[in-house]
Amino acid sequence: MEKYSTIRTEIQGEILLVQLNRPEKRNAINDALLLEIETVFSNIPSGVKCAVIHAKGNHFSAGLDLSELTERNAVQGLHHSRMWHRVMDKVQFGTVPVVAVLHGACVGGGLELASACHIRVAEASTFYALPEGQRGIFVGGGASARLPKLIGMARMADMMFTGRVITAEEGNTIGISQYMVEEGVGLEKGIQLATKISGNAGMTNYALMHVLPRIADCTQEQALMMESLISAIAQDTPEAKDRLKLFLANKAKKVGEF
Ligand code: 1HE
Repeated sequence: MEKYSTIRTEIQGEILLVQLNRPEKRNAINDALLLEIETVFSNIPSGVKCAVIHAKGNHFSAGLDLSELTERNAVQGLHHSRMWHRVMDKVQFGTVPVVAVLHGACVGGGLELASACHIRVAEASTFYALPEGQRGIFVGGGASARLPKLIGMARMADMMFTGRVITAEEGNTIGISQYMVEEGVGLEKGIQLATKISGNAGMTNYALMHVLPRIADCTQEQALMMESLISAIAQDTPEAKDRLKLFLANKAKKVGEF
């Protein structure tokens, strides 16, 4: 099925693996790569229930391909940033949850891509930075909206003010990644998580992807109403009814056995 030049895709059962494949440029994200990500996430094959983004070479991604940041004027820069937003939204608000498997540099636009995913697994070599501050630019791929939700605004501002590098361990403590694993086993862990996620009721995954982040942006009053609406819809699905019947018949796994 390979029709891409900057990424590789592979389907394993219900899981779509998407590999960033510009190791010679440290997986710097040029427009071609960005648009290939958009194509992949706009055309998730039926039967796929979860995706895993990982990367070839020693780094997840060195961020925006700086060689393309030439003589853009403000209007062109605006359109370019909005193109990033469109693609990152496709990842975050597409049809399947996305697990990011990180290693080496996860910086600038690479961190923006990772932040648009739903769960992040970091190998021990991962490091995070937002070099935009030092390059004289500003994030444009959605980091200012997404990253503070993971680590808080003060930490993001510090990363940009100072160019500070965050280690894998620190990143796991402050909430960039949800899992930290030894070098070389990130993809295995990512696939294991994707397999679990694929086994969830479809409405639960939909609510986690599409409703939970909207609830987070609401006032408490609106949030609670949205929560009631989605919880009423979820409990009414046949999948939910079947799962509850299994539990009541003592045939379902207990907490801790999932
Ligand atoms: C690149 C890029 C890139 C590497 N754009 N070409 N991002 C940055 O400021 C990060 C810049 N990159 C680095 O700091 C380092 O490359 C790394 C720490 C990630 C990796 O170091 P290393 O020693 O393994 O690789 P290298 O020798 O620096 O780079 C290898 C090649 O990749 C080299 O090209 P070559 O043709 O000379 O071999 C580099 O020029 C190329 N390369 N990173 C273009 N980023 C939506 S707005 C988002 C804004 C941002 O993301 S700003 C952050 C940009």
